[in-house]
Amino acid sequence: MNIQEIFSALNLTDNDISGGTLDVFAPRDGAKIASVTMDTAAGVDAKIAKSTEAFKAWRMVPGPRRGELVRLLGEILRDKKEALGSLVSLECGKIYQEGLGEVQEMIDICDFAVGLSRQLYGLTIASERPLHKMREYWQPIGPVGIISAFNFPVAVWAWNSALALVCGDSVIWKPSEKTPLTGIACHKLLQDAIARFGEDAPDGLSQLLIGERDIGEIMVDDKRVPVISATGSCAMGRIVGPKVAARFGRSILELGGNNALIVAPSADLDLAFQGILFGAVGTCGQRCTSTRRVFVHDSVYDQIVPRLKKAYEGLSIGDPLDPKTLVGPLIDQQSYENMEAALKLAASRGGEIVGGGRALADQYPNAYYVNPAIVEMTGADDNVQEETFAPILYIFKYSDLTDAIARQNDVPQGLSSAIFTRDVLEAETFTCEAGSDCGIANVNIGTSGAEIGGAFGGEKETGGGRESGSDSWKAYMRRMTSTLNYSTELPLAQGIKFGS
Ligand code: UN1
Repeated sequence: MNIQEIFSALNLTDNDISGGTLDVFAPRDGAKIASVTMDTAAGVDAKIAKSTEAFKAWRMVPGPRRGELVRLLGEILRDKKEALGSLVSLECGKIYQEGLGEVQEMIDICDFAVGLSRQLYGLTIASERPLHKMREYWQPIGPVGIISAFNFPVAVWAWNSALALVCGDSVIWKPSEKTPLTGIACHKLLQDAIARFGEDAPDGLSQLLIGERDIGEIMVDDKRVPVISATGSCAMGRIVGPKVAARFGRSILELGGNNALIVAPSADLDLAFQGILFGAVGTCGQRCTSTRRVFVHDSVYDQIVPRLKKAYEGLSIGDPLDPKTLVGPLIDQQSYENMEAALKLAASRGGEIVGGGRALADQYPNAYYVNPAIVEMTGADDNVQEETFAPILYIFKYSDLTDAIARQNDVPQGLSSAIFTRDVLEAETFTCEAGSDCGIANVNIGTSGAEIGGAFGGEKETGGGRESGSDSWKAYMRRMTSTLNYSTELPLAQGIKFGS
């Protein structure tokens, strides 16, 4: 599909893509593909007011009926998968296959949310008083604010919106200023679903905020938005978290990772090789779950590391829309500079570097293709604390599993982790109380590419939030405990006698 075909399939009109002041560049060649209109502070205020009104009506629509709206969205996404996948690839630079995968992730969460719409289960609890019942209800909570990052410009919105909508909440979305077009496109697809759904979907159920950080901050500070779900860097979370807490709001934070993978002596090295390669260079190292560090046991180091280095030399780097490409560009110049700075630092600490540096600069002077880098850290530092959002893989040696797990855990972030082993004792140790301290701990698969059915998120500076599957939906609702007395007495709890 060419750009015009993509835009027209997604119903992006001239009005959507031109005349504004926020320029959008395609990472594949640096060409400007749109200038979109940004929201103003007054506009944001009005949108939050609309969302608040929409919430009041939407919460009264029965859950299974709310599920029907998300079912329609899933149906539309199936229909638009190629077009939206292409736009994702065009606007954020990930390869087309991964663009399609991202849209599939949206479809999957829609399916999950439709089922959930009939399963927003509460509890009945035994009361200590005679002829009393205790119940726990889950109620809609209010407008949910979503802040998403450039690297998963559509899936993260879908995880949050699909759940919030079936939970009875309205949604307000501030996509990354680097990827507003996919934001506009998804918002329109949801508007289509709302139009098909019929009258009981209130006007203004979904709101889109286009702009830079200041626009997001207005929402973050606004008491009318009880839940803020923010995905991005730890630096962003350090600002958002305290702001939301200061007004007693709830935040769901999904922040940086510094994900490690352990290759144990008994590992299936073919699997480990594939898992590391996809985790480290897939999405050009720009997933929060990308593999950043590998701890390889001494005994297998020489069987896997030279193979990885060789594979790095033969990677097909290029246009993300070309089906042969495995590694697309970085999002922008700043990312490239961050990668260079991290490699310089690693070299100064004694790391041995293979790869790195710009690629295809002659062909694409305004795009930032890079050669993914491997940094062997033997004889250098025994760990790396910072996340660099680029394809840099630090490789360390270990001899004792307890030490490898300790080093894996000894970083500020706690998102994803993995071990490759065929030894059941090692596998179980990795996922035990004293094992990985991350929100995700995989065995014999890599650190990235989680399915939507599980809760997604991590500990420590990753922010502690959980999105997507399992019971993550509870964060999008308020819990109500209700005790009901069907006796003719008023006994007090704890046996207290008050008065006669
Ligand atoms: C992200 O990078 O913010 O597990 C999300 C994965 C994807 C989601 C990544 N399903 O890699």
